[in-house]
Amino acid sequence: MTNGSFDYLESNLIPTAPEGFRSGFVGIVGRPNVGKSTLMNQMVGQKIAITSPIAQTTRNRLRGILTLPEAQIIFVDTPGIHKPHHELGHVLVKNACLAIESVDIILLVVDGTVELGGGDRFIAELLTRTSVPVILGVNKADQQPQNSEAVAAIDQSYQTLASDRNWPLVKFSALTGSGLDLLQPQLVEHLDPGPYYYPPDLVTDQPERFIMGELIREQILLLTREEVPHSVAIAIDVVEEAPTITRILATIHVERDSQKGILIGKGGKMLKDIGTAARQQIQKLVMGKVYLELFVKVQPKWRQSRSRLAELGYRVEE
Ligand SMILES: Nc1nc2c(ncn2[C@@H]2O[C@H](COP(=O)(O)OP(=O)(O)OP(=O)(O)O)[C@@H](O)[C@H]2O)c(=O)[nH]1
Ligand SMILES: [Mg+2]
Repeated sequence: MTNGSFDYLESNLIPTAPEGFRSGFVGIVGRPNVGKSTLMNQMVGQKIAITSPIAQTTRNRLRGILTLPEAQIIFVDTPGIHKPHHELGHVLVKNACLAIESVDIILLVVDGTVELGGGDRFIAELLTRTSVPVILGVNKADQQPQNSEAVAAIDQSYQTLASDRNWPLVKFSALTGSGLDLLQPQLVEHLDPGPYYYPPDLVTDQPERFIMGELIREQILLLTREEVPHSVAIAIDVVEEAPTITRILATIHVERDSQKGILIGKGGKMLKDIGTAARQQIQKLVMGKVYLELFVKVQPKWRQSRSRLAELGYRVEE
């Protein structure tokens, strides 16, 4: 069931690119919560990365593939770049920075509802040290303030950032999709001629199991508060596909007994709510009925321990 191995690359599902076909990798980078994952999902037309109003939602580099008649654009969604407070944070930021070095175009996403800030400047500074072309994407255009003076000040702050560095600027809303029709040709234009890297109908390189775990984590981000969302890691223990139903057993790892208590909730209500909502999302993913059973396990300080992080799927990706 998993497509995690790269066996399909050796199969003959990948057509030969026609004359003039362009392809390459676009790294989506920026501060936490600016809408990078929302943008990737919108560009590929499918939810492959989870999103939430809580900063530091994305933990892994994920690829989203958009195949057009004239080009194949592979988006690389990255964790938001921030000041790390624990080993997990260090791994996330390290991976985002590695992505910067390994792509053909960088799309620096900023939040158009507020003016340019220190966090954006820090990333812009990192980017001026690379030779990879950068496009500045001003997101959340749909949510800019009503006051036109405020909008002018915000827009000006990003225009200055872009023009000082000769970066093209595109303004859009990843949520509604408006303005993205201008972004796509900009990206294609910056790509070099190249092959199909993936079969044209593939939208992500992630195994289905990984996305299942993420869909469970997304519900925890949406339904619980404070330190709980950041303290969980999901392990998918069993996936059994029967003709009429997919049976999934998963364990939610937390750091403390108190977090376990919150996740289970009064009479098990919270865990039930998380399970119900996650099951509905996973049903869309597998396009069929799902039975989902969740367990909660305390793994003290997993976010501080390199070996625990690796076991739970978080390691520096060379
Ligand atoms: N109004 C509005 N909200 C948006 C837009 N794009 C994203 N959001 C919201 O902003 C929040 C963060 O979106 P994400 O896509 O998870 O942000 P991210 O940059 O991937 O965040 P991290 O993974 O934490 O770095 C979510 O609540 C999104 O719904 C947009 O264009 N307009
Ligand atoms: Mg994200």
